[in-house]
Amino acid sequence: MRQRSLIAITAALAAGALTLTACGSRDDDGGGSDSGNGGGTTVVIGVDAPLTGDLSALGLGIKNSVDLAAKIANKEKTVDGITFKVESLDDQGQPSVGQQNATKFVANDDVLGVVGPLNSSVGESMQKVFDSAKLVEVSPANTNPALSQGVDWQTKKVRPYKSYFRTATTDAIQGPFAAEYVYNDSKKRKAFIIDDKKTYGAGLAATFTEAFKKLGGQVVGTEHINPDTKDFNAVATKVKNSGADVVYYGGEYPQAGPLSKQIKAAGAKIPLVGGDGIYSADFIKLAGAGGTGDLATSVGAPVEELPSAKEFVANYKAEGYKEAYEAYGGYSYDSAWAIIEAVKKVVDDNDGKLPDDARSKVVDAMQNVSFDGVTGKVSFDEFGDATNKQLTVYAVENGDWGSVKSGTYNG
Ligand code: ABU
Repeated sequence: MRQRSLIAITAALAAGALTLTACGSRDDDGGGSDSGNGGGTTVVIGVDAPLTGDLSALGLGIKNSVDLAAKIANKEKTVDGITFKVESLDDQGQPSVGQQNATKFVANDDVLGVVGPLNSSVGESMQKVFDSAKLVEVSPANTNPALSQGVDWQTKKVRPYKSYFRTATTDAIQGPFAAEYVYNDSKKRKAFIIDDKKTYGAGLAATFTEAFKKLGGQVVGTEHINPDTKDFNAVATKVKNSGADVVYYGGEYPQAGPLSKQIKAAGAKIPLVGGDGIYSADFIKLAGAGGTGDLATSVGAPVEELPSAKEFVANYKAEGYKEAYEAYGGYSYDSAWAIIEAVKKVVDDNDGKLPDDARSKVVDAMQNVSFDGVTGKVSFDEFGDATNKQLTVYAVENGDWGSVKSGTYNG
């Protein structure tokens, strides 16, 4: 493990938003809002995530976790002669803003990799910009399969962008994994399916539905909600009248919480089940007391229970970040570390210096990155997808998420 206690790192190295640095940045400051000084050449790791707005709980956990990885790499001088800086941009969960951010990262020659985004819909808007510039991106959270396997992934997988990687597994696995739990463990037979019409939500609801039906489950209703509203009373009444014994929701917690609350208020005392997009402490706050028994699947094993994550958890705490690392903290740390490992390979192969075509070499190096990370073994398959395909079911119990079952879906 490359993580070490950070207690000795001074307050002057505290995290923060970074400004764009000068091209090349040889022998420059090594300070600012970055992460200690690992050497004379500065390499920027970009972060794109929702840092404001109702998805910011997840976005800030991503940003802080990348910051932590850069601090550790600089402290340990993981790449001799290189200091990593983190520059974070807020995409507000909006594809158009994400695309603008991608253009900004591309324009800064010091950026050799970007961690993010959170949302699959935002990822779609950024991929081409990054790929045209041969700039690697590693998402800790995108789970829509099409991003790495192409829009026809169910019939013929074709990787659309060589520069796109992710440490989170995909909804091709998450939907069926949830369906198996709901059908086999929770013994639910009649599902009402709701989604938010977004890339992630609609895609996940579809993979759940297909698997649930294959298992013998019945879909007794489907609805699409508008993610810009919080009034779901009409849908809640339809759920109540459908006779469903479970609701599956494809979408994120800002809508899922109120939806759960309104479904229970309408008289349907049945669990709402969702994916990693609802696995946040904020879901529990929004759902209220009636949310007890609601379920979420999320990527990976519970970080708190992983021996490989012990140092990450301790270091994150020691660093004093105001916000929790949330669902993607471990994956964000590992995404940043994958970029650090790829940069190390490129530098080592070039007599200890960054080559002129460092970006394209980092893309090539990323394909073969392999290390023991916070979340387990980190490496990528031929599509740029994580080889770690583990998932966990969580249930709301006593006002918190508790892990219920970990595993994967093998078809
Ligand atoms: N994976 C859940 C939230 C992010 C996304 O894929 O849109």
